[in-house]
Amino acid sequence: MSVITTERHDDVLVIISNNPPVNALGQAVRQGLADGIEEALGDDSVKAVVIRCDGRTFFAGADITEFGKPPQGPGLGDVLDTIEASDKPVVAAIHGTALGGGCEVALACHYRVAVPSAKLGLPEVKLGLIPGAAGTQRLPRVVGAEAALPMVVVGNPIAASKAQAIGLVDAIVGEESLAEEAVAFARAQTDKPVPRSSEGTANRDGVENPAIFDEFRAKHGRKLRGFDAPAAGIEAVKAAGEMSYEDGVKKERELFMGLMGGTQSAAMRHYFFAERAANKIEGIARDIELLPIRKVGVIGAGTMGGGISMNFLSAGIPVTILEMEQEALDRGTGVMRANYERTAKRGRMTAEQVEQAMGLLTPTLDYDDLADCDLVIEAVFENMDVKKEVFAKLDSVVKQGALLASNTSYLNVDEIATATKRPEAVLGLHFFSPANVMKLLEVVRGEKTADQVLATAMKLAKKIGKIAVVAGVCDGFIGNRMLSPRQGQANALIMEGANYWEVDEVLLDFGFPMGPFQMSDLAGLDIGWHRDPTRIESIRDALCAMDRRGQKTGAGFYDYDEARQRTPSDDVKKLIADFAEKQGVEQRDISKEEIRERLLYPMVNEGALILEEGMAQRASDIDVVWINGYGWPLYTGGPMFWADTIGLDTVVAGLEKHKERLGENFRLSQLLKDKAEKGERFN
Ligand code: T1G
Repeated sequence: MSVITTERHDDVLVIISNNPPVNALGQAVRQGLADGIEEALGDDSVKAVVIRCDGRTFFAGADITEFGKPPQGPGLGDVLDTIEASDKPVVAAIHGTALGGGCEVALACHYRVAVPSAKLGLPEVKLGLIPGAAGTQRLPRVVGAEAALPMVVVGNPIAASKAQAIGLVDAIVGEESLAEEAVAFARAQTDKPVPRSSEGTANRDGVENPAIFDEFRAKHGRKLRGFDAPAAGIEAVKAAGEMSYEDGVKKERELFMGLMGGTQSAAMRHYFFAERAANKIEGIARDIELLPIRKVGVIGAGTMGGGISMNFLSAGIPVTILEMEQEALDRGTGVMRANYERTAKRGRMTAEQVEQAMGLLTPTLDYDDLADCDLVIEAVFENMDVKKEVFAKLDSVVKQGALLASNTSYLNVDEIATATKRPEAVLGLHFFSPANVMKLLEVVRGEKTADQVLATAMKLAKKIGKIAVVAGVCDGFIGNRMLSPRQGQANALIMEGANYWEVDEVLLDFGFPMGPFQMSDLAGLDIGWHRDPTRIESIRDALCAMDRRGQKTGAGFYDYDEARQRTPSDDVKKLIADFAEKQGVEQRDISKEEIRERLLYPMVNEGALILEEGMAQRASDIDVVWINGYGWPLYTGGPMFWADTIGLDTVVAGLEKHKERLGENFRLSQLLKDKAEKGERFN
């Protein structure tokens, strides 16, 4: 079955793509479009053309799987030029998501009609690219530079109604009558001169008011820090106002090829597929029957329990939340309502939606109210005895067939399961704080967790908007297990004389949102502190004893001004030196290069050990965890892809060089060593 077919509707030729799952513009589709347009232009009885797609969406972009391979003609840009050059009106009939090259196809058409639920966008920047088929030149000529900038540089799609408001869509048609209304629309244009996007003049706004580019940079600078593509996107949109269309297309091509050849785009394309691969559980059929989740129970109405509950309430799933005391229960539900109301204040929810969500919440002090839940998640104190007590209680109260999950961040899920008579129903659901905001969810597969239970949890995660990764039962699962060696090295480095602010700077420069000592000050240095100022067993004890407990006391590792701007403290530098001397640790100057190697290489090694032990299904899952849970910079692809990029032999050599300082528990991964020796990659 050809991916492109044509249909005659009297004097209108309809070109239809059927290339599941998302009508990606692979070679056969491009060729089919070119053939379809040729057929239309070569037949005098054809007066107008419609281009539409079967399946769930209009073209969702170039076929990303073709990237990095030798290009196959016809090029999308050439096909689009042929479409635009037609003297017969060509109408794009849009449903689903017209993205990337798909939006560029629509722009090359003379008109665009869309159903109300359709979205249009140029998300190439999320792949470390910019549009490569004249999108950066046609779009500003149709909607203006100011409206084009966010679409090209931030890359979020816009709704059909917004697209119509800015002139990108000409008509909104019935949700169920796109095909016929598009034909009628096309027929109604036959006796008019065709409007060509490349001849549009809306881009004049960027010439008359060039300040819009700097204003845009200023507004979005922080979020786009470290990424190459956004700057290229701004340059391309600017060129649309300053250059001829032909020269602008050349400029776009030059910028596009520069990005395509760079490491950032390879990393971000890797991540695109990695995020989707994480959903797949090796060895479990994708069509396994899932358990129904109609009602969720959450135990604990603290920060985690409340945040976890909000995920389900926001997805329309009723939650029964249990606490031991009425006061704690009221406080917890009050915090949830306050969180929703804050979101509504920012315009991201309506007041009705707040009431709808809170209306699905049933607070209780009685375990028996959890009996008919399909899933119960405990988010109680991180203590094994407490967890076991809770699970024993759940085992006696909750109906058979329910999932019993722990939100533990490091306790042994298999041991928790022994407190029940149904270990096959037990798993870990490790949410990251704040649980209603952070996308990452580590789904911890116990030794006895049933396939159906695991698959149900993974599907449910997607429904509540989480990015779920399957983790095995080990200390810290995937994320925290790799955080541990980095934290250990950070502490060792400052004892050995590294400036703690330089440790933070190395990670900030690498692209992390924050370094370990900034994080400690933010969280509070007195978490878990024994509160005895005379007992100084660590640098944190010493700081707490000096009442330097972090941002909340105006000083921790750093001094903070009223705006919470941080300044390194000589007193703290001296405090660390004195403490090191007492511990008999000799201090020395330590370079930022050594700091970076000792912070990051042991993480890669730990990731390799996780793979060796089967605690993660694949290396790319580890990348997904660290990008979504800990702010590893997306434009490097995650720890394992980054290691591939710099070379596993470089990582091994670095670990060998520092091995005396990596701590007595350090163990070089055999998998990492073998791959390095064979010149292989993780991904
Ligand atoms: N190419 C190849 N495969 C794609 C694809 C694409 N563009 N988009 C999706 N897939 C696969 C995906 O890997 C998954 O496969 C399946 O389709 C379903 O996707 C020239 C250069 C459209 C919003 O960036 O945003 O055009 O896992 O699970 O959640 O200027 O897919 O089933 O085997 O994501 O319903 C620009 C990327 C490309 C859009 C649907 N376009 N796709 O989301 O399903 S560059 C994009 C998406 C470009 C031009 C430039 C989403 C979606 P599998 P899914 P979904």
